[in-house]
Amino acid sequence: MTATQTGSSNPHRTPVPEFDAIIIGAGIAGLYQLHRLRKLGFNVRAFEAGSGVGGTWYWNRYPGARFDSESYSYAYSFSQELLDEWNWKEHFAPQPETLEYLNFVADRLDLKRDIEFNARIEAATFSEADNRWEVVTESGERAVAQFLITAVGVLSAPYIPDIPGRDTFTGASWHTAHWPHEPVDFRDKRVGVIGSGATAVQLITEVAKSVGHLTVFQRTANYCIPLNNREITADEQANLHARSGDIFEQCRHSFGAFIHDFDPRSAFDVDDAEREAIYEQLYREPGFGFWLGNFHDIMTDEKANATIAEFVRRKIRERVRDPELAEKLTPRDHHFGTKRVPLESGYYEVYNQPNVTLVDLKETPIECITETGVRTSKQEYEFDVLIFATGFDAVTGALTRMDIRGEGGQLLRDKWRDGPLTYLGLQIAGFPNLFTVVGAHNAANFCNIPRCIEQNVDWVTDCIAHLRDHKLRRIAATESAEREWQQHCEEVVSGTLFPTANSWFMGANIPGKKRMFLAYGGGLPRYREKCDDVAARGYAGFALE
Ligand code: NA7
Repeated sequence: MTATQTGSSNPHRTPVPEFDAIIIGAGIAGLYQLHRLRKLGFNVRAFEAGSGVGGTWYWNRYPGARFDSESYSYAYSFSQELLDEWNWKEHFAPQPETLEYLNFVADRLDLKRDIEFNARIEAATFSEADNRWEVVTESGERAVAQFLITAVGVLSAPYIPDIPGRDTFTGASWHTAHWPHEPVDFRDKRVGVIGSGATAVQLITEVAKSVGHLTVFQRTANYCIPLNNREITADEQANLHARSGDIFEQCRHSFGAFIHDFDPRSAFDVDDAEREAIYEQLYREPGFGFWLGNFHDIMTDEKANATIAEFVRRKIRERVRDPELAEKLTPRDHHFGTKRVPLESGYYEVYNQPNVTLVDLKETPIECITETGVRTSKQEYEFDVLIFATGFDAVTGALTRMDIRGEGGQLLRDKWRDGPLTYLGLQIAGFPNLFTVVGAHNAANFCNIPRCIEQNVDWVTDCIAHLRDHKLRRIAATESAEREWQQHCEEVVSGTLFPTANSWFMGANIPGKKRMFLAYGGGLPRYREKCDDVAARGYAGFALE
């Protein structure tokens, strides 16, 4: 590969810097991709929209933001040195600690010198003449490279619904992913939160501790379960360090790369009393065990699912004092686990506070946002602060919001009008030399994400190294491989209950977005096997030139 050089693809323009590879994003994926390629001697530049590293953990600074994965299962696993040096303070680390960790990694590996910050990529165009990509930032800066790797995250394109009057509110207002960098004081403030997903559940619980009055606008009640977080003791710390290899090995073989994995038994292999005891125990344990460590058929069989759904409903009734309010907070329109299960730390008890109001939008929908607040079909609510916890154009949004043009000038967002098409979730036919780490129909979208990121990045890095070693300039997914992958992804998810819910997994949270399961529903071990098999067969399904 070429060393750093400055060239120009057009003699009338200022010289455009050339790289072997350009990475978009300096979150968990972008940082690791930069490290891996640089280690192999490639000349790489990463472009990052934020002013610092961290991606999701840079942007989502709202109070209460924290891991739902066990901290020690979330860290990078590739470097024993990094593992030895870092001590997580809590079993589920809060956002500031995670951001600190990612800065620690970036500094230890000296990554920041190859990252351009405050540089949002607006467009990327493939040149068929020389098999290179040219990217352009919002401020008009350009760069070219043989390989373009998007590491733009799953939940990085914030979505604010198009509610009439949306921009007229004169108080303070943000989407949770655009939280201010300075602390926000909620004392004596009237605060409105729209949304009741995983983000809102964390945020509401924290804001309720100090707020003047909090009003929550809920469209869909969720099945929230306890996170059961606590500090890591000194003894646990030593033990976690000693066991880190085992922890990562456990994640490697579990469906979602968590330390939890489905119980091979059916919910009906045990009698009612034993099932109840198992649910009780899982409800008291930390993390996603209640969802992802439960009977395997809760995600495939409606009757099995009903047993767990009813258990959670009962817990809600036990925790919320006012029965009418409890009923509003009780999900009845989707199966347990088919929408992302929010993990909570006292969420339901918030509604026992006199200064918290729940507005059920199924009964009284929002009509508009006004200068002073929110008007529903029943009444107007006035706020000092209005927060949109309304989610993201997940998985595809960050890519389709850019002008990515492949062969023949085809725009990616046009190609994906009827839903994303990819090969392994890592490449797209018609877009040679473009790798989409954590792309659509990739196991990474339903995963303890750093575990899948490491798999994705390792695969992409090996592939690029293979191309270099064989003096190949171009790799392109074939359309037939893409079609087969699409069919496989559909088959895998069709045996589950996921397609029945209006979730972001299904693209169903964005009006007009094609309804389709956006992740790979076969789990990480199966996904890894598929990717490894493709590589072992000389990158079968790809055209190499
Ligand atoms: P989610 O899970 O997509 O939640 C968004 C919330 O916003 C959800 O309660 C939505 O209700 C609500 N929403 C969206 N549009 C509207 C409108 N128009 N009116 C009222 N309410 C609305 O996003 P999160 O940020 O909470 O979580 C995303 C992921 O981040 C999460 O899965 C974790 O992986 C971390 P709905 O349920 O659609 O009725």
